[in-house]
Amino acid sequence: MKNIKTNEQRLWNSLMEMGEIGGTEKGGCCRLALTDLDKQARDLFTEWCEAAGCTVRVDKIGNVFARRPGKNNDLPPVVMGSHIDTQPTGGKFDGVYGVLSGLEVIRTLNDNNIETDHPIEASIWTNEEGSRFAPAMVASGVFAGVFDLEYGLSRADLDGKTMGEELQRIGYAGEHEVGSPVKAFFEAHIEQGPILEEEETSIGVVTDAQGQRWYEVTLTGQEAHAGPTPMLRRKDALLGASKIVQEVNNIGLANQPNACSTVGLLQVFPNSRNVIPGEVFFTIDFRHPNDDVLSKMDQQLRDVCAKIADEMGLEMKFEQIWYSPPVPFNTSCVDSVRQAAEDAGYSHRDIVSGAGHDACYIARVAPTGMVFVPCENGISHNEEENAKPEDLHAGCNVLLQAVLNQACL
Ligand code: HGY
Ligand code: MN
Ligand code: MN
Ligand code: MN
Repeated sequence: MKNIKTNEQRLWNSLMEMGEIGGTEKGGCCRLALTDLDKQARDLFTEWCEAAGCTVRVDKIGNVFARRPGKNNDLPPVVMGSHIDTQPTGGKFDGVYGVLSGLEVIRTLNDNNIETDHPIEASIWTNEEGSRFAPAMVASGVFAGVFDLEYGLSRADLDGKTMGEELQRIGYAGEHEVGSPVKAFFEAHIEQGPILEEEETSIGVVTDAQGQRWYEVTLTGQEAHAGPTPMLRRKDALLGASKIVQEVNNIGLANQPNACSTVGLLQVFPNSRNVIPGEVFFTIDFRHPNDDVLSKMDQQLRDVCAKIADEMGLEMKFEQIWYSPPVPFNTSCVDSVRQAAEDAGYSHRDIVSGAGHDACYIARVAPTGMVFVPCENGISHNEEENAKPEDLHAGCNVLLQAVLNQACL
């Protein structure tokens, strides 16, 4: 079965058709978690999977599983998957590639009348991005027992709408319990960084994913008139936030190589030209592959935030809302991916994932591996995100063989 290949054109067509749901003028995709567009994409995936002979089930946090039966359906499934929710200025490949390459594997098994011992499943994990509802990967986290179901369903967006309410509204509040035995899990994903493309390497054999810490900070000063208020008598919350933003960047730079630090969301109140900002809410995203360094960065952040707030007489609410430690993936799954790339003659290299993925949480409850493929200029979370059909095809072929390696006794 090593010579079986998936269908490059069919995979590309499915990506392009799915990419039209929330498609943007610049060629990207804006399909936030649990919006009507997410529902449309889920419906399309379900339709495609049922047409491929799968039975589809939805769990209580909206995760979707399309099952292709095996010879022995009492055996736990080998599951492939990722997410279909995007960033506001997302692309057509982040997440979706992992979902639709799972479908393409199933379609290819059908084309070749291959019967696996274990059942096979293609899956969608709800709200992986953590853009509309924080934290990221929350539904795979509930599946892995990191968060309880109530916590997951209570996650609210900036308008106060909860995941539970939105799942009901779009008809994806499933009745299946969250969490079930999985023989192995594989996620195919674009690298979202520049390494594979720069090294002209087709396949990334993902050995680990770096750790993350997410924070929310509210600084409160005093609204006042921008004209008559003397400079030294101000309690300017935005000035305080800007000093912290600079320090967040300094902490990232001070912990090279590998550290990443980002302030991505910032809200100013009252956000008026001639009012000194009285309150600022912002988020901080820290990443590092080494947990001790991530803890050190955490302490540096806490110290510098307290110092700035104190010096400026600002009130500060500082909360770490999420911590996801670095993840080593399962060696037998990693070996399956590496061997599949080797057998297919694809150039490949081991790589650590800079991004978080649902695989990071599923790795806690099942042997898990990831397959990376290059993306253009290493750009992602950007409407210009792009990937080559031949690279996507190579990754899907590796996924097929890695899955067969685990699904056939
Ligand atoms: O933030 C991440 O790493 C992922 O895209 N959710
Ligand atoms: Mn992703
Ligand atoms: Mn992403
Ligand atoms: Mn992901």
